[in-house]
Amino acid sequence: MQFSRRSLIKAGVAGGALLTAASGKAALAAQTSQPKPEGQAVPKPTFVLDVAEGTINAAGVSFKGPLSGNTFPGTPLRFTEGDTFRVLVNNRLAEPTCIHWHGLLLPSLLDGVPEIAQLPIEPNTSQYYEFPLVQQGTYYYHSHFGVQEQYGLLGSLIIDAKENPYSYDREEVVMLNDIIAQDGAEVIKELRTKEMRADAPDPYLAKGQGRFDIDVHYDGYTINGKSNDAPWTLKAKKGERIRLRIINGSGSSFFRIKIDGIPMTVIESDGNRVEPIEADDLMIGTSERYDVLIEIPESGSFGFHAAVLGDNRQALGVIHSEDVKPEVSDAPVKFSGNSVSYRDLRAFEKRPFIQGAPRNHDVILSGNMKAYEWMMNEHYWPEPFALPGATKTYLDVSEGELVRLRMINRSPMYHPMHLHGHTFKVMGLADDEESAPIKDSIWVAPRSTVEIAFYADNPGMWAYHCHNIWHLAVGMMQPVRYVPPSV
Ligand SMILES: [Cu+2]
Repeated sequence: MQFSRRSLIKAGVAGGALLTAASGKAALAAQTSQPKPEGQAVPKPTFVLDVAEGTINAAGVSFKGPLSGNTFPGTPLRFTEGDTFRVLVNNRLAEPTCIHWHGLLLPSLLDGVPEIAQLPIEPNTSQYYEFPLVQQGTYYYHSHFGVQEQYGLLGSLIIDAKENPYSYDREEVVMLNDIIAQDGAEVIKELRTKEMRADAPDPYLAKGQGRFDIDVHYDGYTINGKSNDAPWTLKAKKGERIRLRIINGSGSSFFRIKIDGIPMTVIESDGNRVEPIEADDLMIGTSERYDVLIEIPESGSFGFHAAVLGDNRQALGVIHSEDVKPEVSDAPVKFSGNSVSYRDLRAFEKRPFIQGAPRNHDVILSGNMKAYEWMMNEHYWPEPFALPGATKTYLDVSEGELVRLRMINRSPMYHPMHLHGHTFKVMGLADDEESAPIKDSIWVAPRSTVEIAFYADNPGMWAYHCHNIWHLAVGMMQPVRYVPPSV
């Protein structure tokens, strides 16, 4: 078994040479102007995402946001492993957008990050995305342009497995979001003039985790677009086994999730199977996904609590049997029992590393809460803004290398770090490297270090950044760039 899926990606991509070239503009132009051979049907998109301004009404506020399909969360995307991803994005906004397919292994130029992986989609223009799907699991899409994602431009992206090793009766997507009506530019201005900081230990953190500093005070939180005034409900049958695909689509909130009276079996993290873990609650950082199995034990109404770290509020939902009215208490959640931590995660399939030339990078995560500046290796993205003396604009790697990134968090905040275009092993959790869990997003706690390793098999330029949207907006990104191997 291979650690990566290099062969699959390469085999399926038409015009691979084009897509590995770093000349974005020219390559994109060439790609879109290719005439189709006569008699060959032009493939139709499986989904069309119409992006236009719409209204979000939730958490007691109402505001305009860039929505896909005029819903929040946006048009859900669903495929089967092995399908070709064919999506047309129509930008009907008055500003550019750019849509990123979070967690997918795809050609770099279709990754949807402006200035790194593609050109922004200008107002009243369209972009067609087509690539082979080599994964299964729970993903999502979101805008990578400015802070559009925080204001509603995101949706679920599910890839059903060809062969499913789990048995369940049905499944549901559970998308968590945070809501803020205040304009994004205003929020950043305030962040730069006020120091926001939790001053007490966080009751929703596990023992020994200290406190959780937050950036902004949100108006509220939603589950599948529903806030606590009219919570998300799921009607079920007694004895029914349900797979929940939990997606943290927040701008910057971390949640600790618990269902009253129903334990969860964690089966996947970020679309990658893990050895099943029995749990009473789990913590999910921004942009992470967890798939869990639950069973409705008896007639009743079972509260779904997504407690917000650092805020002491929660997003509420209800799972109830058909014969019982949905009811949920908003009293503070008490956590006891088994809480899933990264230390519990083990890959479902043991996979050795592909041996490659070693390449190691230290990645310093730092910032200044007061000035509200966030950096990776003392760089602010975009590239020209670096601290004097900083030398690494990019993290250079070459195809065929086994890359280790050691993220050293020197700041007092949690950073949910995400690498595009690859999956990585999280090191130091399992006794053997073969069992190291595979993810694409991982949080790094204050003043701690997390090491990830990946096989460099997808040439291009890749965003690598903090997924806290406010940290990203002020520069917390350092792209991974493929360079030719030195001779
Ligand atoms: Cu951050």
